Amino acid sequence: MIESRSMPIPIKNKIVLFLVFLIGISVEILGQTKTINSGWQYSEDKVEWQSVNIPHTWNLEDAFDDQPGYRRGLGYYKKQVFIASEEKEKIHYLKFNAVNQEATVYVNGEIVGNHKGGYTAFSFNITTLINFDAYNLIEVVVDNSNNENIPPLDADFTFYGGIYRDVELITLPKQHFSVTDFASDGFYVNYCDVSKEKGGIEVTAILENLATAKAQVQLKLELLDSEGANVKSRIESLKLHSGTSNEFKIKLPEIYNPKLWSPENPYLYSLKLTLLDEQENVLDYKWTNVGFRWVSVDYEKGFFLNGKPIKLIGVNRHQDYKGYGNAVPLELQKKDIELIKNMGANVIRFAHYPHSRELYDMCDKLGILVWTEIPIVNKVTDSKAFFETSITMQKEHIKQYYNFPSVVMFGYMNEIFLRLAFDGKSSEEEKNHLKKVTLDLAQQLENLTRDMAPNHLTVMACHLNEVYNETGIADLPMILGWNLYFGWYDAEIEGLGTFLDDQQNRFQKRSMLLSEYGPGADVRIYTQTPKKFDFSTDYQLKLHQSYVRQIKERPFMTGMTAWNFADFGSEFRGDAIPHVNQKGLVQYDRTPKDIYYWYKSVLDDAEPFLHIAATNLSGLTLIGENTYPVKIYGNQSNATVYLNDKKLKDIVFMDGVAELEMPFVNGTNCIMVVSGNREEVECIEVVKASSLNFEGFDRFGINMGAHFFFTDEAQQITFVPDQEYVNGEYGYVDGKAYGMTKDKNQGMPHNIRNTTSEPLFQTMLEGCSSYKVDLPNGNYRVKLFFVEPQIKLSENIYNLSQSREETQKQQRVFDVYLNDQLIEKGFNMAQAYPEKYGITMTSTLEINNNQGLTVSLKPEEGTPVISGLLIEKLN
Ligand code: GCB
Repeated sequence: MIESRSMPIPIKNKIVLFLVFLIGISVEILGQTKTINSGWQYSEDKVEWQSVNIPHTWNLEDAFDDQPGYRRGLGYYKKQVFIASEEKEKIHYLKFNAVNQEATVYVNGEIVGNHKGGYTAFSFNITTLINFDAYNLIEVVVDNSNNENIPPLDADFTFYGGIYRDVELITLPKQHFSVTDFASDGFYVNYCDVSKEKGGIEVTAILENLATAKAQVQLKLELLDSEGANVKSRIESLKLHSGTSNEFKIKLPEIYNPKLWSPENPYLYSLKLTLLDEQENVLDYKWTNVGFRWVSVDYEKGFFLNGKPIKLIGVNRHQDYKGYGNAVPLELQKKDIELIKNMGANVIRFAHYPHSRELYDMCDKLGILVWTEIPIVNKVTDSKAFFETSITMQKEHIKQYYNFPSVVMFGYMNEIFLRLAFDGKSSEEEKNHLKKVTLDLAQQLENLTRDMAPNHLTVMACHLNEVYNETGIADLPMILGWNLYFGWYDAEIEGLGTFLDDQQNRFQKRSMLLSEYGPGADVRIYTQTPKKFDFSTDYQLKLHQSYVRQIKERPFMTGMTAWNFADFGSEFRGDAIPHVNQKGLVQYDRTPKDIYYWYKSVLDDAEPFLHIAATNLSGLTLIGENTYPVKIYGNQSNATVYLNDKKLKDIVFMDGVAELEMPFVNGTNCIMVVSGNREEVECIEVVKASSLNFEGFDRFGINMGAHFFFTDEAQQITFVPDQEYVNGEYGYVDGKAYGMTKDKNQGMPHNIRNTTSEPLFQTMLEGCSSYKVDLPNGNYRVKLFFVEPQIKLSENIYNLSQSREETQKQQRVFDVYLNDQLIEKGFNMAQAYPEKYGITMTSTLEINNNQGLTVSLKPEEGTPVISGLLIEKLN
């Protein structure tokens, strides 16, 4: 659903006069909406001001820098707006589509209102404060500090502060559709008795009359088909009381054999609503998408759309975007929905808060079912104010998103017992109390949602913990979402099915949806031995493939939404890219990862599709190995693969993928895959050598302590995985990978300062006294990479005034040698560098007598560590 003002007009700051779309009606333009996004002044301290445009956030840089934390506090915005005296008889509103997270608005120095919650729209009538034929000062004080009474209190995403969706100045005649009914469009469309045979619509209109006398108006409803032809219409004469909101319910005559809306055929009718005065002048005008559809769930057979079973398979989406934070141009956001549709998804969970309304309009048009929710995440506060804010937020959410036919699920909580489950401090009594309080709020929100949205399903998402069953909270929603990370945070990948079967046996009347799943994955990391928590794209494929199979095998599961469509900002995280949660199917800048193409190959059979998952292999270095396996995705049954113009093999796709060993040669390699009339080519650079002879290549890098390749943009090289020393090659003579456990293969999951090469530094060898590389004689430049993995309690240990004895206590001190050349004596990272600081050490050396290279780390104290090695042949 969308109003005409939001139609794609490629001009910022557009002024859309919505009556121009009304052909055949006497066109006196009585109302208008204009966005006032340009030329705001912004300040952190009210002293220094800068010009900004909306959308805007003040956390674009500090949410991604090396300093922990980001500014959560006040931001001041102001703007002058001229309002002409011709508008004197009108009513004027300010509408903010989203301000994170609390906003206090002033006009000409007078307060007009305050709004809590960063993801829903709000509006104020500012008519009495306006000076006509003059500039009017609009000021907004925005606060994104932690506020115990505003959800979300705590979550795995960055709470960017600022005015980040459109600001609108709405000018209307005295009679109009309400703008202040929780900032909705002032009307709600209900579907009655929709079936294949017939469909009915009832509209609830909230009309304002802000004149001093009663008013007689007409409300004209017109249902048009997708070609714009009139299907049904009705005109009602209505009397409006003055100074108040008037609510009317009007039914349109039923239509027969409606074209139903579905992902395959998202047929949309549209409904026009025109408010006319007695002289037939148009007072106000609205329109919305109408999609005839009905949904239901069956706890044994899953999800039904229009009476037919449909397995929901899709994604979660967060709204932020690389380089923009949450202040993302709308056109970029819209591309997300196109990408999601193009992948073959039929559902989106807009997590963990309502997203821009224009995206829901796209879901209507493209045919994507929607789960939408408010951001009550991880925990609640036991306060009246928190309850009130939450309830108001859900009312705004439902009213603002009600009319989109794609929206079928309204949610209100995510993993609400997460903090409680990890709470080691509170007593049992305190915990029980909090459980009760949470259940109470959930029950209120569930009741409210069922009451306000009778045509929708209610949902909630839980994490892997029995507390949801014990408390009974899991029995509240119509669909229970489980966020399950088997094979990542928890146990093994196959644990998913066991868990779901157990839940189904125990709670037979519940409908369930797998609302989140997925591992972190970085396109710079790949391996032939994917492991939990290694951030490899290979592990991402392994997990997703298994999950999709396990859900498809279980008819009782309504569906699944992958976590997440795209990588997203989460300031405290130390993934392979710090401050970014990397579970996306596409990268933070929306470049697809290979897994995106795998989904497309199994979900979308509209057209033949092939993808060679090799782009990120470019730079692959193979010493002493013959082949490397490459995955090819396709929605066909088979294909033929060529390497460097020679036929390699006929392949058969199983589950959308085929893998085959590639006998790459040194230099450029072109893979071509042909299936039917579809052909795909991918050319990559490979370093291929039978030994470290430096023929055909001049640099060689080793990702020490890691089992994966890492392509490092800064060093312009792909570091090879580590190995135990192999004669004629390279490897550690002693030592072991640092910090790796059965459950964790990232070493040191932290932001490493001073570098963007985290996967090189995060993994390291510990206790290695001797590392050998069998280099031929010659001159070399050798670069060593180090980081101190021990995290001190005090954040900044870079304090040279501290005595050596004090800082040395928990640290390592060692001498570094290249062959018998001493490179660094008493190397003590904890003392000489800031915490979590990426350190490099570069030296040149001559190798002769066929002695090769030995890196020796001789401990004076503690156990040495080393992260990487880069060798360059000089002559
Ligand atoms: C979850 C949360 C989501 C996190 C995700 C993760 O269960 O609902 O907000 O981002 O896990 O990546 O850990």
